[in-house]
Amino acid sequence: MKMNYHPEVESALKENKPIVALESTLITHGFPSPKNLLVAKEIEDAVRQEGAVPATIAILDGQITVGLNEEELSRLATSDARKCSARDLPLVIAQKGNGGTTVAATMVIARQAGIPVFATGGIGGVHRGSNFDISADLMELGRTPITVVCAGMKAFLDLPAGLEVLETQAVSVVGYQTDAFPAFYSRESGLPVDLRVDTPPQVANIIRARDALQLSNAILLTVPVPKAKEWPAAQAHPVIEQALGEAEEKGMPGKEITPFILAKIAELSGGQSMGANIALLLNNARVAAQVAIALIEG
Ligand code: PSU
Ligand code: MN
Repeated sequence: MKMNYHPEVESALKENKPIVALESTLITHGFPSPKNLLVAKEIEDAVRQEGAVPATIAILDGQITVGLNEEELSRLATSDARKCSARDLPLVIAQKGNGGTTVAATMVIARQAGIPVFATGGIGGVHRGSNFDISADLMELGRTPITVVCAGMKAFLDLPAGLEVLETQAVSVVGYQTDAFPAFYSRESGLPVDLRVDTPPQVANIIRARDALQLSNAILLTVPVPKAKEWPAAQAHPVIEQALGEAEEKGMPGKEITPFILAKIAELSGGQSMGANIALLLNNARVAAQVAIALIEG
């Protein structure tokens, strides 16, 4: 597939320099404007500060774009873009439209672009009480061999069910400096990870072993939100319950549920959820950059 590369990303690929892929649904559907643009730039800066090149991935006028310049980033942040999971990619490309790519879609593109490390906030999962609302992120993690750095699954999901699906999909779930699977806004979910690691070279060794085995699964590196910005589970719980209740009353269609609940929680929490969300995104970007560097340094 033809892709448009930012010149900085193109030369980093040629020169085998560390790159971190970044998703764009959080720009188009995760944060309101103008906050979304500011957050997107802060994430890119966090990657740069660690010494890696950020490659934000999106669809612009039907073109897969790997690494957005200033103008493209602000166009995406203000456009009426489609939320693109993997199944939406051919649709938005054929229509020459704009799309913010979810974890699933970003994984597909990052892999084709040859970028092995990808940072996001929280992956999609299994929605609570809903029979078949399982994010395509989980299926893509089972068939796309890259490394996704995240703060676990969003806390309003059914986390035990999500972990079961990841097990079925043969996804290696690794805790970065933690034994507990993180719950997005808060550091612990009460559920375990498969393995704890404490340094980027340890992560790089896992990636190399996966590649040597020619396994097709992703490695999910889960990083807890920094302590100072954690939104403790006890406080988050009632807010999440209320947001879920309102979503149910409205009878949201599938892909609109996650953006609706994220926005509702942000509104009800008086900024606390947003503070945690931004802090974990920046932290994940930094860890992803360190892993990308360790992978090259071998
Ligand atoms: N993390 C955030 N904000 C977001 C998302 C993740 O902090 O908006 C997005 C990701 O792009 C993820 C998507 O892939 O939500 C999951 O949507 P769904 O549950 O509809 O699969
Ligand atoms: Mn869904």
